[in-house]
Amino acid sequence: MSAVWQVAERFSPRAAVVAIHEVGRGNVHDTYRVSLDSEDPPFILQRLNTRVFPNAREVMENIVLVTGHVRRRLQTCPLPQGRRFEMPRLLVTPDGLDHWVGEDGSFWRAMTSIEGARPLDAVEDETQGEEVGWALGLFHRLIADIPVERLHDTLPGFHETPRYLARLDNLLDGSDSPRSPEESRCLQYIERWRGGTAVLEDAKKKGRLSRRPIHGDPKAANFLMDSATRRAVSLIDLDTVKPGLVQYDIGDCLRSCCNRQGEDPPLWESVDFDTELCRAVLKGYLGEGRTFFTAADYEHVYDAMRLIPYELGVRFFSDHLEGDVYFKVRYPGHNLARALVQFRLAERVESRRRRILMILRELRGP
Ligand code: GN1
Ligand code: MG
Repeated sequence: MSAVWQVAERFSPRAAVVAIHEVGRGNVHDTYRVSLDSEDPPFILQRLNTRVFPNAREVMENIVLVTGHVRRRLQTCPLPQGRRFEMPRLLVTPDGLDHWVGEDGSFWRAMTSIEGARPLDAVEDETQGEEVGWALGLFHRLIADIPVERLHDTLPGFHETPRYLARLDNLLDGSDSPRSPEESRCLQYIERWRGGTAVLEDAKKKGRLSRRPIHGDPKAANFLMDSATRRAVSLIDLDTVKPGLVQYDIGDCLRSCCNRQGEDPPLWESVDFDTELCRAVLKGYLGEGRTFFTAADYEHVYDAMRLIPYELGVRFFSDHLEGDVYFKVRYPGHNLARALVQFRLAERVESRRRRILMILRELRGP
């Protein structure tokens, strides 16, 4: 019996495990779908990457806090008829723990899957884009009243672009190893925008933008869509929920949803940013976000849209230089290829700046 199987059984003391399939294309954890010989639907089992999240217990505490909070908020203030929004529930072992630490130190947790729903591979049309935006806006609205001090900062510096640059500079410092044409291209991109990378952090320091509870990783694949109604019904992957700027989330969601070719296209040069999908996502988001958005919040949305793909490019490129120690890779050079895609996307966002600002003005209204 495999180690994964043994762990799965700990989270299912009543029903026997009949099948386990690795699922998802997460770049950090290992994820499995576990089927049982009972009426119960399959559940999700994950081995956390403790190199990325050394404080895995704090990650779990954040998840307990946020999922419980969202459920309570939805109970006291239900969604309009025909709408559902659900958070996964953590499963417990017979000892009543929501995780299991193996003898080798591996950290496991399990949770329910959301019935009748599937992760979004890619945003196909504007209706889906609006749904995704709605779900992110709703999530932000529902967790907005959690005091940030109650959330652990499980990834200090996450989405603070200047920190990633400083780290990269450290890696490059004194290194005169020859660069491939792709690496040189990345370095050109990095230098091109170096000047404007502190824009969100500066606004935070000046008190123009304030820290709020955020999701941290709202890429398309983390939204679950109801298979029958095609409506968004959940936002999963809550490991990065922590204090941050909502702009990080909006920028991250848009960089993922508006790049129709995804993070691994055959040709990085052909990546583009779809402004009509962008309009749809922002429209959905602001339907909810309007209630808490300030003037400064609107003013920094575009900055985040250009910054977050650039930042992810810097993160992939740094990991490439470090020997692929953070993101899982499927082939040598994968992180370098991923970096070029994100830099190209940042370039496309920049080239569409006027259109994006016009969309923001229209959606903001008078
Ligand atoms: C990682 O593991 P996954 O795919 O949910 C990363 C995100 C990146 C994303 C890019 C904790 O998320 O920040 O945007 O890859 N998560 C972490 O696909 O670093
Ligand atoms: Mg994630």
